[in-house]
Amino acid sequence: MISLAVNETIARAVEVLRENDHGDYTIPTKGLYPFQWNWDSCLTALGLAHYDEARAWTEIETLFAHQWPDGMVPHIVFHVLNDSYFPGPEIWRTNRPTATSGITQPAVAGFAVRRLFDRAKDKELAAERARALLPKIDAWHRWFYENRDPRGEGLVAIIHPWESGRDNSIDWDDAFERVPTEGVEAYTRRDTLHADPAHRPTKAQYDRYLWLLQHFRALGWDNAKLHDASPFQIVDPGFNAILIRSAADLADLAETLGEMEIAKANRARAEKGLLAMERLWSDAHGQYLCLDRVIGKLVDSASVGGILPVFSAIPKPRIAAIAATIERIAGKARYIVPSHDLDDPRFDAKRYWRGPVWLVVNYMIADGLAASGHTQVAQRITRSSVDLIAESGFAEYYDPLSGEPLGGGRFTWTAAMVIEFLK
Ligand code: 9WN
Repeated sequence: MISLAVNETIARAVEVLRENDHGDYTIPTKGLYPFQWNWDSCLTALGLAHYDEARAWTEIETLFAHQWPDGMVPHIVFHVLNDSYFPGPEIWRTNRPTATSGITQPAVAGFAVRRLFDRAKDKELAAERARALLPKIDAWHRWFYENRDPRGEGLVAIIHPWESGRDNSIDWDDAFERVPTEGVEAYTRRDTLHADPAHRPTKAQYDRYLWLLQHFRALGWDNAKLHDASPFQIVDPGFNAILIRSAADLADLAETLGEMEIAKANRARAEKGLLAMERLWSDAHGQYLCLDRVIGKLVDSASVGGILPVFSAIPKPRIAAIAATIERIAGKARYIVPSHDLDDPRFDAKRYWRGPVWLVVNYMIADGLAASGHTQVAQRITRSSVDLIAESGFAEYYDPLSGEPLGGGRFTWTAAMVIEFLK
């Protein structure tokens, strides 16, 4: 009986992936997000691989075909014209052969490619495809440390909340106070046509997203200038942990494939990053915190960004402390892991990254906890994720108190993660 239900859920997840498949890339969901997104695609490839390995490699290759000459991999590739999303290519104006956005997203490709390779049934195909991607992913990692860590501290900063993938997190509230809104061109949002405005970022936040975009555009999208010119420079522990994990995974994969230079460079990035992460630890919160690089201070905000570092090889006592923090949160939330601590008065169960549960984040946290022996907490996260799907379908995110599905529906990476959890 149980396996029947599992098989049925997997079949429904595959349906979602197929529905959103555009041949050589997958969109996150129809209407709300009609283009290719960076970290969505890399995580989606893991789900695709369960039924079509070649197609899974193509997903990541398509993304990297739009890598910038300086090494950056943009957060959106606008493969087609579609006005159901704002801001579209006419706002970004990055002047690329195929239009793209001008900022990046969490660097999960190194992790994804290694996982695809390790699990591949067709090793010959995997070696060929991985070998071609290695130097591209390496160039992206190099780009991060050159452009987003100009003082060589070992940790990179995001310069726009959209880069974190956690767009309206409470983590950015204080820094957003110093992002002006004067001169923001008139605009019409489209997201609120597809999703409940009460579950999306506010207008005040969109004004600042747009101000930053216009500011970077005025600087010609020159990455050598953007970091220092941004009033928003945040060192996000989750973002860095994903990059560190990807660098370590890329190093392992490069060693297997005999690419020793790439292996060495990425090993060094991962090691330096792990040491530097210590600066972000907070005993009081039992997790890591963001660092506001402009003022040089930790941000008092306990978000899931500070729990995500279990995805990288942080010290064992830190993992144990985070596992305990998750257990404490699990005592208050029906579904874990909420994107923000319920004890914080700013927690909002339904508003996007200010409280709701996201399955991609759960997947990375559970992966890290399982690998370090915290199997019970990992299983609890997996159970929550599977329960959410059973009760509420393949939503973009979920209310951690009620399980209500929120945001876009029939969501690609949610479906991909379900296949990962159940297979
Ligand atoms: C901006 C596609 C993306 C995810 C992000 C998520 C959301 C976009 C938006 O959707 O962001 O990039 O317009 O809201 O926050 O993590 O990659 O699914």
